[in-house]
Amino acid sequence: MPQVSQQASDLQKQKHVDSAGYLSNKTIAALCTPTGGAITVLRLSGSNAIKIAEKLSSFKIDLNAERRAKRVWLSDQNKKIDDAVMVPYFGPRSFTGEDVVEFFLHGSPIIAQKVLDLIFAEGARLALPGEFSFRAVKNGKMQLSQAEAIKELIAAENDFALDLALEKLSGSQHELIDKIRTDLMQLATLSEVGIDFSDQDIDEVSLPRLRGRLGQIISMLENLGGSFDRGKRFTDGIPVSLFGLPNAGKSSFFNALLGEDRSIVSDIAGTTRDVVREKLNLKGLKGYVTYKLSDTAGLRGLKVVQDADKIEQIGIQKTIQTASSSDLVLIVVDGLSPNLEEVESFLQSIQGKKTIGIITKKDLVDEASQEEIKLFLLSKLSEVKSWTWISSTTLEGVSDVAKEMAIIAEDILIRKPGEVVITQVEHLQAIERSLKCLKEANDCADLVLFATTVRHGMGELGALIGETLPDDVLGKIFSDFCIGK
Ligand SMILES: Nc1nc2c(ncn2[C@@H]2O[C@H](COP(=O)(O)OP(=O)(O)OP(=O)(O)O)[C@@H](O)[C@H]2O)c(=O)[nH]1
Ligand SMILES: [Mg+2]
Repeated sequence: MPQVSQQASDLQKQKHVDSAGYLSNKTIAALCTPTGGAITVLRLSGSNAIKIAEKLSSFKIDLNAERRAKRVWLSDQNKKIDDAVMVPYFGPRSFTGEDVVEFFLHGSPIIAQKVLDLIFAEGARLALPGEFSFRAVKNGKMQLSQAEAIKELIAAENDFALDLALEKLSGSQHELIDKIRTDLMQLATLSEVGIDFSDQDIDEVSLPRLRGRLGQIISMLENLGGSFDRGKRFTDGIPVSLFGLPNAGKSSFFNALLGEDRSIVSDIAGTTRDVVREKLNLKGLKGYVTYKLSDTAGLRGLKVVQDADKIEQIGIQKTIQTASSSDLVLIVVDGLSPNLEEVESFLQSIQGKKTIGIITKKDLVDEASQEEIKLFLLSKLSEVKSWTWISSTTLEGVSDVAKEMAIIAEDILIRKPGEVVITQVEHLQAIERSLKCLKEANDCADLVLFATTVRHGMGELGALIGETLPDDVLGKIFSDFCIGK
């Protein structure tokens, strides 16, 4: 529930929810925005919403009042609580499809607390995370995929995740999923026709022909499942790691990029032991990009590693693992002593990775030597295509590296027109379960078994195609939404 401030969530946690969870039809209420700003939005939904709002505002809500902002005094019996704005919606013409009232309160936490207390005293309960959206889906106001898109829209941290969520909301990301569903339904129907007419020799519904169709669906699903790793780059960021010898200036550069003193810096070789990870949003050429940046332990020559203490050895192993699972490796070389032999011995562990070469301590090296060192590095390390001098002290060159990072990251994130990317682990799991069934179906020698296994495989895709989902499964999907959504 990261979108609701701690203050607002603490405030709301004080009220218990009933044991029926998402399945209870009680009137629900929750804050949609954090308290502490100028305005707090409180939403109330359910069959008693209008009655409760009338009691709080002493205002009769009739059809003329629908969807109109009304300035009202909210009071507890005769004691005034807030001068607020109230907007009533009659179901089904509301977000949830039920009667809904939204209150715009002054942003004080005590006002929100008092209004919530009054609403709970009238029999409503605190909404579960995502429960307004849950009801909207249940009441046919939106598709499950659209509700999930809204969740992703709220969580989007960069332009690429935002564009993807907007495409999902508009439905264009759903076309491939719709096609898979339609193809599977046709396949299941055809195989059932095949059973009915098994005494006749109809090629269209013969097992080999049906298997051919199934093979195409399997490969579409495999492609869709394969997009998850890419999807994580949109939501979690592009993994980038620093890579270089001890004292090269990795942690100093890490801090310079972040603009904060995150990693410990010292002139003692081997200062960083563990991997230090931090998310970073940088403006690129096409918008904001999120990176998952890792500062790592400096690599020492193999001989020294053997002699180094155990913790440092583990640190070095972690550096290699982290770099090899990154999309981009920043190779950091100490501008004061560009020691290449030792760097070279580690380069094979990141073969084929995209790299950017960084030469540090620009402020300590004269210009003529800078040029010489750059040419030397270019000639020695052909794997690294560009070298940029930076100073973490004066910050010179740091934004140039940020630009190079953006070019590589945006190249990874750019989608072909119509390319569908899944971002939710539940969707990946549904695809994997479905694929398991469909591959079993492919091995079935019997048409009856084939048909039932295909139907089973289709059922497993429920979380993705949003059909025939039992309420408890739906509830689970919505439980990681934020409260008030
Ligand atoms: N003047 C100057 N000093 C720097 C610069 N970058 C790093 N240093 C210094 O170089 C030393 C090592 O810097 P670190 O950032 O700790 O190096 P590291 O690569 O993280 O080292 P390990 O964690 O041991 O692998 C520190 O004394 C830093 O202050 C720079 O751009 N200019
Ligand atoms: Mg360090």
